Amino acid sequence: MRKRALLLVAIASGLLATGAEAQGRRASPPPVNPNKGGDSGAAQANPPPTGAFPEPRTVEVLVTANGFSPAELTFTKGERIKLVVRRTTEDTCAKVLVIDEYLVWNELPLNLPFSTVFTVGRAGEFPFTCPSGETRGKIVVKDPEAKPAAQAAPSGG
Ligand SMILES: [Cu+2]
Repeated sequence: MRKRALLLVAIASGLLATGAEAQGRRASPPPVNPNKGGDSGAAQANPPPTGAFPEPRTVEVLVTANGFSPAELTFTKGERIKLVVRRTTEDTCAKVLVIDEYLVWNELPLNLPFSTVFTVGRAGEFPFTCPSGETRGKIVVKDPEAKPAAQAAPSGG
């Protein structure tokens, strides 16, 4: 129950941008006025449309007998990511990928890559696991605009 509430909060607060959303934006071209006359000098002042998401960065993860490889991924807040996960062994319990932060719960067929594209919504550390949680990795999201943490003053002396 608590998990479901968290998911609803994530959706409601717009932390997730889906591929469908991106396509929806692309599907609506900017309006064109064929009768645009020459009597307005400001006619060209409109900025170009900015709705399209940039090309994602592809990040690949393998599931091996030793677990996820790499087991730690570093993303930047606001970055567009295409995550590709491929299971290479039967000798693992990680036949399903769980990433709560991105609402992912997906089968990993042997050697058939699963991929998902998303925009990294917030900084922090987020696990990706098998359903039981024993095979684990983590996503570390940096926020380039965050103020650096206060340096611990050298103690002693
Ligand atoms: Cu497991």
